[in-house]
Amino acid sequence: MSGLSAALVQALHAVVGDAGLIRDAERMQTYLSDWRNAYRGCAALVLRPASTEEVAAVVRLCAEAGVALVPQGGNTGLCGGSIPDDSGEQVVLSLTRMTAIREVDTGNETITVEAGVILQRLQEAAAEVGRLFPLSLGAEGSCTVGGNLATNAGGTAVLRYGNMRELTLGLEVVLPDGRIWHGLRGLRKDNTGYDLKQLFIGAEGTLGIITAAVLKLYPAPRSCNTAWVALADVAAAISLIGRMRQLCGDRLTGFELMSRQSLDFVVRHVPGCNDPFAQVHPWYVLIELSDTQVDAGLDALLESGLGEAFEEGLVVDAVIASSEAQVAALWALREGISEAQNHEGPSLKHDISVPVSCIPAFIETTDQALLAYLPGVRIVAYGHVGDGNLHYNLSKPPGYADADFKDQQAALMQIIYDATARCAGSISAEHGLGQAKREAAEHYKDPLERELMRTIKQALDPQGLMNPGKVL
Ligand code: FAD
Ligand code: 2HG
Ligand code: ZN
Repeated sequence: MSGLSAALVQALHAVVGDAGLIRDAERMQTYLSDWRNAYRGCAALVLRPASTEEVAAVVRLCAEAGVALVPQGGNTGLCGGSIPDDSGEQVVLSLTRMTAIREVDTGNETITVEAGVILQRLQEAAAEVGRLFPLSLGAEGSCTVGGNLATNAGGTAVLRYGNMRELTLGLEVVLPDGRIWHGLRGLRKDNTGYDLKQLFIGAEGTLGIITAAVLKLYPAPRSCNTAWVALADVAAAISLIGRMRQLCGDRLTGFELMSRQSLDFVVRHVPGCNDPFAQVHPWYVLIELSDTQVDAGLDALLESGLGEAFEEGLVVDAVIASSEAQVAALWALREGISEAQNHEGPSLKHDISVPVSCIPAFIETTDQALLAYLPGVRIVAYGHVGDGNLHYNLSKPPGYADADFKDQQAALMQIIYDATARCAGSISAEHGLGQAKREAAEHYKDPLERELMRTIKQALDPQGLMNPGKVL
């Protein structure tokens, strides 16, 4: 039962009504643990406001009562950012009832959507007017625009289109005191001072509640070619991406790296997924080219790029998809990795980034260090290699106890983060800090940058009620 005063609960209920307030312990459960069940918390209440005005009213009431809020979208985040602590005193503020597509402006090439819109619905709305909204990631069927913005989400098309920061023109935000910042501008140029929207993007709900956004639209591709390529080592992947960039320019829209271990897990656990090759290879890349022209000659480009690379021994084998079904089957191999790894017991996830040129040396030396520390640990390395962003994930050695693996996690994490720091990299390229990497950021992020972040937090949220215990 909630530890909030009866008067506050009554006032909150008056704002959001029966449909917007959950107190029943059973019904609250889905809001209290994440997709992997890696984080679990308690809450006094779950609130589900249906409009910006309702969000503003509940934030104001909670601010006056000194009650902390945990914003939540689709709850697909991988760092526990949307999960309350275990005090039972925090309130989860779910944006999932704010699902309006407020405006589509094809003249300005923008779409204005509310925070609870599911990413896939946004992609569909863009397609309905012959446009592309390019953010694409494995959780797109359940993650929300608010969560995408709050984590500055990336995904598989960042190489060509950038991440959420680059896709956003304006924001509407409810500030920690309940005031509404009406920043829903569709301007591509605005030099009137600080770019405030960028403060809230990637803030993981620690500075305010994002309620709506103006996002960029792009021309819809009318041709697309996809290849699955086997490689002898990671250095070949880096050479190949350089070559494909030179050859294809902006038509190179995806370039995803996967280790054999990643593919093994997918083939083992995801129904319908099969290895495209008869032989086993240590590394693979999934390449996608796209163009707004129907006859853009993408087949010829892909064939000539891969053909030359094959002649030079850079590429060991390759298959080019010849149907929509094959394209989907190849992407399923890539997108299935997260789910597949879940079947192998507790996983230690990373989303580090290093300069692209450092990736081969990073993987080689870090693999060695990890295997020396914990022989048999399974390294599930894959990711958005063109962005320098690796999911350098670990699964326990076969036969190892879950509890023993959890005991080793801090040491394993330190090996990876120290190696990342030696390459002048980042401990989080796309998933954010949440509660998972908050402490590590204290150690690995520049102290002056941390101090500036605290100054901003203090200025906007002096009571510390916006998602406490996350990021800072
Ligand atoms: P949630 O998980 O609900 O919340 C995430 C964070 O945002 C929390 O800190 C929360 O408090 C805050 N938040 C949510 N809504 C708001 C709001 N309206 N205002 C303020 N703060 C808010 N991420 C990538 O970047 N790239 C990927 O390729 C990728 N692939 C994934 C694949 C799978 C299978 C899964 C499970 C996750 C993946 N993710 C990826 C991580 C996750 O999907 C993204 O971070 C997503 O953007 C989170 O959206 P969400 O609505 O689920 O947010
Ligand atoms: C991806 O690129 C996501 O597939 C998820 O960022 C990564 O599950 C993960 O570790
Ligand atoms: Zn990713």
